[in-house]
Amino acid sequence: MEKFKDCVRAAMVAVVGRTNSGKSTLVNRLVGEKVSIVSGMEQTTRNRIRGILTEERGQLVFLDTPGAHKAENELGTLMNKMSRTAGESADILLVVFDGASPFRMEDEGWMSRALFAEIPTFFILNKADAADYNPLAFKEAWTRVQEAKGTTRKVPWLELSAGEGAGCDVLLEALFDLAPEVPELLFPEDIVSDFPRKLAIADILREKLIRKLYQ
Ligand SMILES: Nc1nc2c(ncn2[C@@H]2O[C@H](COP(=O)(O)OP(=O)(O)OP(=O)(O)O)[C@@H](O)[C@H]2O)c(=O)[nH]1
Ligand SMILES: [Mg+2]
Repeated sequence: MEKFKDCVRAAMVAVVGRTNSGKSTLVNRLVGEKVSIVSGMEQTTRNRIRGILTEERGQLVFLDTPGAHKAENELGTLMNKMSRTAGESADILLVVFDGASPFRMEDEGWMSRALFAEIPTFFILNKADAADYNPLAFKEAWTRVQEAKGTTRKVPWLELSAGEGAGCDVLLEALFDLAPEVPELLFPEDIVSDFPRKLAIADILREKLIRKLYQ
């Protein structure tokens, strides 16, 4: 406990973006333990899971959200709402883009939405390791959105690979630098997720099943 005695840095970090962009993979990578399930199928994450990273630099609490998508049904509406409120209750916002898949209008929607975030925001271009990684379309779209909305707001872009880890150190450093100083940690230092254990186990089983059934 010695090292956490005085003032510490701690931040809630909301991770949003379209489904399959690699949000859960990123949270897992940053936290260093498997807290959130990952799969190649869309909309894998149905619950908002907190991954918690506690170290000498402080504590980061990640809100992993289900990928927002066109709300076709009630579940979809609820999931979209959760993604939005996660962004509202956080200190820092990460908008994750899938740099290995073609740019979609949905991505532009996330860029426009980020303009309204009143908290420090990063655009994460994920899957930099992939052969078809193409960041240009995303950066051009951001220029278009800025022009259309008449804003000069600067949002830093970070290109990384959540899957392989490249670039993730840079992101962590930026997050700890931005984390506000608080009198004490938000969560006890020895937990990695506040997601109830039973549900976490159900999720891991579901991930295994999805893999099997998919095959
Ligand atoms: N090549 C590559 N694949 C990645 C990377 N990050 C994630 N993926 C893959 O992308 C797919 C989706 O990853 P998830 O982390 O489940 O994506 P998500 O954004 O949490 O998806 P939802 O929960 O459905 O919103 C999986 O097949 C991952 O293995 C990366 O950095 N590189
Ligand atoms: Mg997910």
